[in-house]
Amino acid sequence: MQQPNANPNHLPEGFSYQAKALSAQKSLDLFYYLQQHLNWQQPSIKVYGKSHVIPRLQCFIADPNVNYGYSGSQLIVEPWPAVLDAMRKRLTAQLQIPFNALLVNLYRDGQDCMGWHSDDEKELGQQPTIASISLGAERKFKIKHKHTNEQHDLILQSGSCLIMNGHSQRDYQHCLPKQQRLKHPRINLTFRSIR
Ligand SMILES: O=C(O)CCC(=O)C(=O)O
Repeated sequence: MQQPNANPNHLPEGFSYQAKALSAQKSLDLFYYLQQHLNWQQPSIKVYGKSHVIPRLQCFIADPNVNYGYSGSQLIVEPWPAVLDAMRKRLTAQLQIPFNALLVNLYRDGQDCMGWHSDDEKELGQQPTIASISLGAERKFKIKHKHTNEQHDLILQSGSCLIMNGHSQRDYQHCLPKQQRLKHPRINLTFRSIR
């Protein structure tokens, strides 16, 4: 297996990282606002037929006509808070992608995590573009090629934007591993376009 690649400039095709998409102050203000005001849930998902609560909190925000379930969990749909609707509109204009849904994850500390997966649900289409904004604690993000196992590590900083597009979901998996010693929370916003 190849060594993880910590240099964000050497991310595989389909992944691009911008460290300072939002200012430090804006990221912090938005983090506290969302932590307090979103309707956080801890849904269960089915893994090999067994139900487990997910190891993080979530909130799914979308336009009224959007219907999205993943790993067998149908998420409650929340309306867009004004601040996130404004961010969605900016990203839509910038990337020319009609984002109509947003999955928000709250990792309460380093025990919370997300396992290896690809965002390849059929509702996202063939080559989905996902815009992923990080707020709060820095976390390690891992990318692994599905066939060669080649790995890349990236540190997601507060205020950063990671874009995943092209064949990133077809060819790679990604995850947010546990970081046992980390005591601080992080919020991640993934803007999606669902058919
Ligand atoms: O928290 C992160 O940066 C990862 C989120 C993620 O992989 C997802 O929502 O599919």
